[in-house]
Amino acid sequence: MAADTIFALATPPGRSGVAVMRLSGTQAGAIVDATITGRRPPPRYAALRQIQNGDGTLIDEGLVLWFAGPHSFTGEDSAEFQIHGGPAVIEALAARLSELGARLAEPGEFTRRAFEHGKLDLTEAEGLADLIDAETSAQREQALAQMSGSLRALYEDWRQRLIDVLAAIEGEIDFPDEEGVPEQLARTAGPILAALADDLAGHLDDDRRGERIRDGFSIAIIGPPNAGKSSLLNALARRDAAIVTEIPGTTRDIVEVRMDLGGFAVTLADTAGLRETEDVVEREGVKRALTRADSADFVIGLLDGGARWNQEMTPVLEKSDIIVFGKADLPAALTLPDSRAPDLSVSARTGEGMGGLERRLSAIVAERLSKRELPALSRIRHRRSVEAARDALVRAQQQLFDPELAGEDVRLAVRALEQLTGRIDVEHVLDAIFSRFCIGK
Ligand SMILES: Nc1nc2c(ncn2[C@@H]2O[C@H](COP(=O)(O)OP(=O)(O)O)[C@@H](O)[C@H]2O)c(=O)[nH]1
Ligand SMILES: [Mg+2]
Repeated sequence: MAADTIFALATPPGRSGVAVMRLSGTQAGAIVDATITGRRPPPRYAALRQIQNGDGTLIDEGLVLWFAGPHSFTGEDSAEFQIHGGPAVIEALAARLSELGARLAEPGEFTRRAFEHGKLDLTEAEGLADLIDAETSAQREQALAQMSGSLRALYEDWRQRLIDVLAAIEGEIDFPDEEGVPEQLARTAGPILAALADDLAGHLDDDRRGERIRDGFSIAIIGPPNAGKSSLLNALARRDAAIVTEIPGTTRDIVEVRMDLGGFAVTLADTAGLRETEDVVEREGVKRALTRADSADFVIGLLDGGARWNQEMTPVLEKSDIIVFGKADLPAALTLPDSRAPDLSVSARTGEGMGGLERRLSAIVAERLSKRELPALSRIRHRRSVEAARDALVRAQQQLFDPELAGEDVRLAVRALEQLTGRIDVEHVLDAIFSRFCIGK
């Protein structure tokens, strides 16, 4: 357990009205006492104090909060200084804290200490990181639920049920000469394992909803060159993210913008126009466009409503979830084979139909991402562990004739869940998770 005392600015660096400096560790109390005039405030009460140097000169005046461990975020003795947010003030307090023996915290070190003191498990720590990164209301809600223990409760419940069934299986290993052991195990442990395997499978089978909320739902715009794809992306994003020209083949790489659609994070991708071409760069762009269309959660096929039908438009019809006719401000000329009608017509130039397209996209994203109740798996790391646990459970069910083998698989399932919540030490996972935090959290 870390014994040294750490400090860091919890607010962003630069100028601000107020800056918050955090301090945590065994020496926190002594350091606070040496830094302020007057008594240390009672735990969890803010008190105005003068903050001073060793020679008694003033650094600043501000609110000081004291948290006696274990009743603190980290579980250790901790303090917060709310000082004026000027670089010189921050620098002076940092220098004073270093002088008194504290050291600057690593990114995520406060949260890591909280984890090490059992204040939160790994899924809750990840929820906290996600909350700090949340840009949309759906991301915020999911992160908040996870930070408050929604996944922890779920995984701990599974773990407990697994441990109970493991005890039953191990009981059979310990008393092997009783008769009818396999039949009996199949009767008792079998249904429990089956129910658990079902629960895990149900959690996994969520259309990657949680990951999509966290990482963004991906929408791709595809279409022939000059259909107005880049213009459409710019209109949806309300900024000039992609270059628009009348020259076909302008967009070659994928241009992505992040946007908020009805509270959900969306990554919108503009792609190279689909056509046969001799240009190697453009051909690579077309390849990427097709790959993106395959991997995207939703594909908008854009066709120039003022153009005539040609065969090169066929892949757009095949690969798109909706067909949109663009340039609705121009005289209509396009008819699709088999008298297929477009889903929508829009003009990026005049804005005609754009509101309808946005509403349509918002509804699709909301429908796909808010189907079920929380909690949802939010990271690939969780998915891998839950998959490993489910696979082990499926094997265990098939091996109930041999309690030793079945027990081993149930133990593997328990281990997978314990890695997920951080119950067993997986140093590289911890490093990867906490190093992505900001300093001061
Ligand atoms: N009249 C009209 N022209 C448009 C519209 N959208 C794009 N354009 C024009 O069509 C040409 C191609 O646009 P661009 O967005 O670069 O198409 P992309 O090749 O599909 O990305 C440009 O000259 C645009 O100004 C529209 O809604 N109406
Ligand atoms: Mg373009």
